[in-house]
Amino acid sequence: MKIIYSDLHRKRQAKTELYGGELRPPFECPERMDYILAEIDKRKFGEILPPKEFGIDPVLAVHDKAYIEFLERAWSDWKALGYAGEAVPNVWPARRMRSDIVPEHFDARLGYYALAGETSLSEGTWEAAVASKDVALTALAAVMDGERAAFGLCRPPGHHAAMDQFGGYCFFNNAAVVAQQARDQGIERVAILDVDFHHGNGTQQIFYDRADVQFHSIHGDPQHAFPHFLGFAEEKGEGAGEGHNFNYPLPPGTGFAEWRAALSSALDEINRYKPGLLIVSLGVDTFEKDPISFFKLTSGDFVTIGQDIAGLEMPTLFLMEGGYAVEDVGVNTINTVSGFWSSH
Ligand code: OKP
Ligand code: ZN
Repeated sequence: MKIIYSDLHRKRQAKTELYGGELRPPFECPERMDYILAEIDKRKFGEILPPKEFGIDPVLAVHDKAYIEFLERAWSDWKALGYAGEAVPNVWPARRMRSDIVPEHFDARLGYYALAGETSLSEGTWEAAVASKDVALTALAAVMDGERAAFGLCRPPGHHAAMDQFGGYCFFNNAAVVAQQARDQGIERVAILDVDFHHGNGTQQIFYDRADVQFHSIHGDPQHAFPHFLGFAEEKGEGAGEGHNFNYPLPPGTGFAEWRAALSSALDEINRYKPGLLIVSLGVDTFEKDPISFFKLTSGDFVTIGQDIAGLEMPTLFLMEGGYAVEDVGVNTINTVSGFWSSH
């Protein structure tokens, strides 16, 4: 399997995440990639290739231009204000306030373009986000050129990033960028299967009113899990997109049997939809030892997930999302894609 990777992810090396009332080192750290690369090397699995550069237009096809311009300038704007720490939002256009005016003050713009408060903007975040979407787009190009599957080792992840908001460690929605690019290159229907522990709120939002990109997310019940305010089963799409959004929220303590039943429902539905491309938002934070999640999957279960997905027999693009049990992220990730590859 072709695996696309860039060292530029290391530029996203934030020092702080707001967690439990403290600023701590982020769970989403560069070492995650080191463990994945080590596992690839150990098993001699796949072929690692560098990304090509695709420019910003594919990003602007799904994200708001002013949001992207904000992100590009955010670090230098922040530094100019002379603050000591990294840029952490602390004010929002909350319910019953106005969200139709983009404020001028940077602190207010930061909150305007943020959907949560844990993720700090830091030096190099923009460069890493740009490289991450190039990794995704290069992996797509491999599948468009006829590969059965490819794997984009995206970091930072993308599935929480909405049309005009960052958060949940995400800045550009890599899966959405790639889905739109595939549509623009003539693929009529694209399915996105999000198996990360967290609901893919950004991806859902971007395609919510569309029938040409179908979205499935299996995740911790938002009553109990981030992002908390989206991802309920009743969200089925709107307008032309009605019936094309599928959420499978699952309770704390969910084990593989229940999780796999949800996967089976999603795969049946995707089979009926007959997309020209399947994009898998691959998070391995469903693992039993994940420090911020509450499912009970074991390392061996990820092999089965890969095999089950391969059963669809569709051109498939895996994109890396979450997974924070750092020392196990490599095994769990490569178990998934090698499970797929050995049974395709
Ligand atoms: C990003 B991805 C848990 C706090 C969670 C943000 C989690 C972002 C996950 N108590 N904070 O979906 O893996
Ligand atoms: Zn996650």
